[in-house]
Amino acid sequence: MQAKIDAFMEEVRARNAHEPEFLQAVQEVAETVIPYIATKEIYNGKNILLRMVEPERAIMFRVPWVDDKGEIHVNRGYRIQMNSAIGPYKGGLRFHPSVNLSILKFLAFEQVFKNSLTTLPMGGGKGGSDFDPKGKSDDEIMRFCHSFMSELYRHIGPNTDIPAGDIGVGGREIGFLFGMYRKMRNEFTGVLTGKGITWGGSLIRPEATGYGTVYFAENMLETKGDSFDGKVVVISGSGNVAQYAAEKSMQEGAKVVTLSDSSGYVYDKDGIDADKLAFVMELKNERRGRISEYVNKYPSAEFHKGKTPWEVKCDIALPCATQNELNGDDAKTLVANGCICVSEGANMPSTHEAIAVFHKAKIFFAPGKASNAGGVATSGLEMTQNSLRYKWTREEVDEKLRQIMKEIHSACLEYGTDNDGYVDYVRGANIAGFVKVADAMIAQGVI
Ligand code: NDP
Ligand code: 2IT
Repeated sequence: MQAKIDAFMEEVRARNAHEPEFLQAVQEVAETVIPYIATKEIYNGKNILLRMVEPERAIMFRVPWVDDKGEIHVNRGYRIQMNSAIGPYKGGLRFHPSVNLSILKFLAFEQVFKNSLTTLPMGGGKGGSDFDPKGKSDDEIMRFCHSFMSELYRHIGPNTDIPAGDIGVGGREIGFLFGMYRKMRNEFTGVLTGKGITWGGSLIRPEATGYGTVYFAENMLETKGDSFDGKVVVISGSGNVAQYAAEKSMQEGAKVVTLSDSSGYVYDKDGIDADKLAFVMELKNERRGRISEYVNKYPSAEFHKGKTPWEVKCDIALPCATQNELNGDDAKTLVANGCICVSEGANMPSTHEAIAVFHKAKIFFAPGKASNAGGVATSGLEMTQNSLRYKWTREEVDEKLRQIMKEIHSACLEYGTDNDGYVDYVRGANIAGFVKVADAMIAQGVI
């Protein structure tokens, strides 16, 4: 079996040699899905996985824009349309200086499995730009978003490809992007998700990724009769996903003791309560400041410059910042300190080595494509409401989100339960996500 996996990876590596993040994401899927494919006659000779690692289409374009001083800048825009076998391409846009083809292909590849797991009819895609929103004025952000959409609009549509937010793209950016799309097409459709509430957005969409990450962790803990009540939670990031993962953890009775950004982490031994979180939201979302400012406001907290929060003793860890932010040594520290549950809010935050440590220690570990799927699932619910020209209440959307996270958890149990009862949620999520897409691809022939 290992020889088969190695041969497959050799072929993928030869074609994508300079894309380490993409190869990392493919390797994880290959290791779990190829052994499964070998047991199923229907997949025999179909080369399904090899077809799935090649994007249906990859678009790259120039994004010129003018800053407040009148200087002209050029960034690179992308949209990876990975797989549309079970629905239109769906996935976020990331604006971050690190964005390149490898990062967007890994995200688009993971999105295919994630969207399949949501139970909703959505294919997978991802896009973005190497534009750095940090330190830019609202006007500069607007001009950049307008320029970006003045090219992207011809490649997307409510039945073709529906982008949303990701790192560096939130409600403000979605507004500017939507405005330009509406103008270029002269139509008002649900072409983007994460829209404002008064113009087609869904209640709970901003909260959904963070809430869903906590709901998934609760589903895992419930299998052993456990819950968030009284637990100490360590969270990385302080953006959209981290903020709402923190809010829900608190609501469920846990004590959240860390948040972070790319400069370091804050440790608040007394716990981050609702008032402190409101301060963080205002700091990050309105003033666009740094998390280190937390300790100026709350001097009993500590700021650890240049560090990640995994050295802090906790019961539950929720990585909610970025890829490969939690390595093998971090995982060992978490386990040694008694951590029993890791639920990924970010995409691929744990390295291969870290996942191996969690599995060896037999603690609960949920990969992002399962545990952070609540965001895109609620985007799917936004698309449904747009199509119906209707609006559900907060309670209705939250209930649907909870139900979807439960179904994803059950799908992981179905394909991921080992003989000794331990659940390998990586294998479970990969196979459950794969089956639906693979079966659709077989039904539709060699396309
Ligand atoms: P935001 O832009 O709102 O926040 C990102 C946070 O992560 C910030 O605190 C940022 O710090 C930190 N961060 C970003 N890059 C790095 C880095 N290289 N090293 C350390 N910290 C970093 O993004 P989101 O909260 O939306 O996204 C966070 C993660 O969740 C991403 O992996 C994203 O793909 C994933 N995700 C998001 C979904 C959504 O609905 N938004 C859905 C599913 C997954 P700083 O300000 O210093 O850059
Ligand atoms: O990684 C993700 O799932 C997202 N950034 C959300 C995608 C979406 O279409 O809502």
